[in-house]
Amino acid sequence: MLTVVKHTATSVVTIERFIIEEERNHPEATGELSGILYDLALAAKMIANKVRSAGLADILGSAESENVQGEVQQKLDIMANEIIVKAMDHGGRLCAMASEEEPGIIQIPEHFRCGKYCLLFDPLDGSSNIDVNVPVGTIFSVVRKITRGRHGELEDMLQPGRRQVAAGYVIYGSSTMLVYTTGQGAHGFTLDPSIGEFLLSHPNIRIPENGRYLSVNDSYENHWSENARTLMRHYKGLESDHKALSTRYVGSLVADFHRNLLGGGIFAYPSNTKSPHGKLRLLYEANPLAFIVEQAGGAACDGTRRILDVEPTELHQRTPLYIGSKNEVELATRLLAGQRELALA
Ligand code: P6P
Repeated sequence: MLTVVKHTATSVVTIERFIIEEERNHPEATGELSGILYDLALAAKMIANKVRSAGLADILGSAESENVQGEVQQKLDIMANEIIVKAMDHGGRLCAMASEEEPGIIQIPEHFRCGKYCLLFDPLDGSSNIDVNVPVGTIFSVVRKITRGRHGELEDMLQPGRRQVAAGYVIYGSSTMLVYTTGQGAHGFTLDPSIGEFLLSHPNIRIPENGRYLSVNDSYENHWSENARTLMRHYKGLESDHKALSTRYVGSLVADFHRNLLGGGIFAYPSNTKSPHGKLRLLYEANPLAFIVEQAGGAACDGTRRILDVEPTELHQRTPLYIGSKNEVELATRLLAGQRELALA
């Protein structure tokens, strides 16, 4: 009989201990996936440290074009990318990586052992917001290698989101939080900077079925389809007896998603005439967040299909994205299919 330890938010549980206890629910587990999650938590702490000092560096750096440590200041998202690659490339659990910051897949150096997983990530999403102190985030997705041979290949990366074995994000906000799932619920950990540990703060996150917030960039309204415009009017309570949602749009995906995950809401980035395939990336933005939101009782679609069922064809392919509270995503699916009468049901 597997003992499933149920933690409450008052338990002092580090992410490492939580990962080990989750691993115990899988007797066949080798510990490789747990190792990946440990290493990602370490990378998150290192990035958090850089993000926290970036503003200070910018202030000092703008005077002498150097940061506070006297180093030539790199672009923060390139720095975050380097931190993740260097933290993950030698653990022997990965056979390849893919990053928003790099055009092709990132191979594991020959002198390191290869493993059976692939890591896909956006090292620092929303980094343009750094200099105005808006929260930014790291997003990651883990899939199993499906090709033969030692090294990972593009085919290993181009798997539908339902094949993910783990996914998560880190939000560098008023506090640094790491939220992840391995298919056993979605769980949040808050970094205690005084001890440098991620502590369990949000066990078994559940997203409300109905939204409270609407996150959408209205400036593209004239470039949306008519169905998308109708959908947004519904969300705003202008088209039916749908409760008017409060508009909250930070312009940083992880910040908007995280608020809606905890409070209930819908993040919508429709395709538009400027971005006919949408703006957000399928493999390392939409897929991981879709895995998390479904584990929390929510949903995610591209307007017609469940995000996790989209069959990828390109590493950096984009997708329209409607993600959050289950009933709001279902309304999007109905209205974007032109089923206005059903939407009023
Ligand atoms: P727009 C940030 O650049 C980003 O990739 C996401 O974090 C964010 O949700 C989106 O783009 C914002 O896009 O077109 O509204 O500025």
